[in-house]
Amino acid sequence: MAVTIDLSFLSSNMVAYFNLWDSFYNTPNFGAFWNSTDGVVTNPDPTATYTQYGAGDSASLFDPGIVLDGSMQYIQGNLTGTVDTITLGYFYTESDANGMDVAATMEIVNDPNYDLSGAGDLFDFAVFQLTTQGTLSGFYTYFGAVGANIDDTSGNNVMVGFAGADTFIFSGGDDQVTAGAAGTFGYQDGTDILDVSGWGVTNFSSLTVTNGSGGALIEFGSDSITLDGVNASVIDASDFLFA
Ligand SMILES: [Ca+2]
Ligand SMILES: [Ca+2]
Repeated sequence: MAVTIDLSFLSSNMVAYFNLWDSFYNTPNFGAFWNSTDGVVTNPDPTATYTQYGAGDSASLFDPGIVLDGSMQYIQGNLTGTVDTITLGYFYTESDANGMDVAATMEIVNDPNYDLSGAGDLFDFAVFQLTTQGTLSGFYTYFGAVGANIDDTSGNNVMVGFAGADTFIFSGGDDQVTAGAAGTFGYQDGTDILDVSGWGVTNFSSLTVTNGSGGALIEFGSDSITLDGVNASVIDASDFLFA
């Protein structure tokens, strides 16, 4: 299993998006938990189960915020239970009646197989890094451990992977795979996969693979992928998922 990261128009350039998100996220921001019985709780009861965790700044329309949905407990820095989705966005709000909400710009379906029960696991570290340092870098480490499916938009995208096995999913446009901030990676030949089934391409011989300005350039009709820093000579059928 892996996490699945769905890009939107506002997160279509992942390098710029993550950098902006980190730059504008206010710290320290320890967030709050929520369930329908207790409302918004900033000092969570270790025996209670919460269906949301959220953090952000309600005071500013464009401030970044994060909402986790699932069935969570929080005991001395250890978040346990399950997290189904991780939503990043702006215009964060929280209320006793309705819980947390954010205008989503990146929706992440969590890996259901990652065990959150351990104290100080990678997910705990990701939340700690976020709340104390205001950076998503701990999430990059977590995504690297579980692997990520990165689902593009139909327009042009700048996509990043992580340390583990990633699948980049292409639906159209001129897309680029590159490394951004520390903990993000470009295309790792032999580890990552390019899913071009959305292009309707069925075999390797239908693709044109050359060396472009930044790295390997893969073209099919009006769509393309540039793999920064990758030589075209290492790209073969084993790099792809076809329709
Ligand atoms: Ca990778
Ligand atoms: Ca695209």
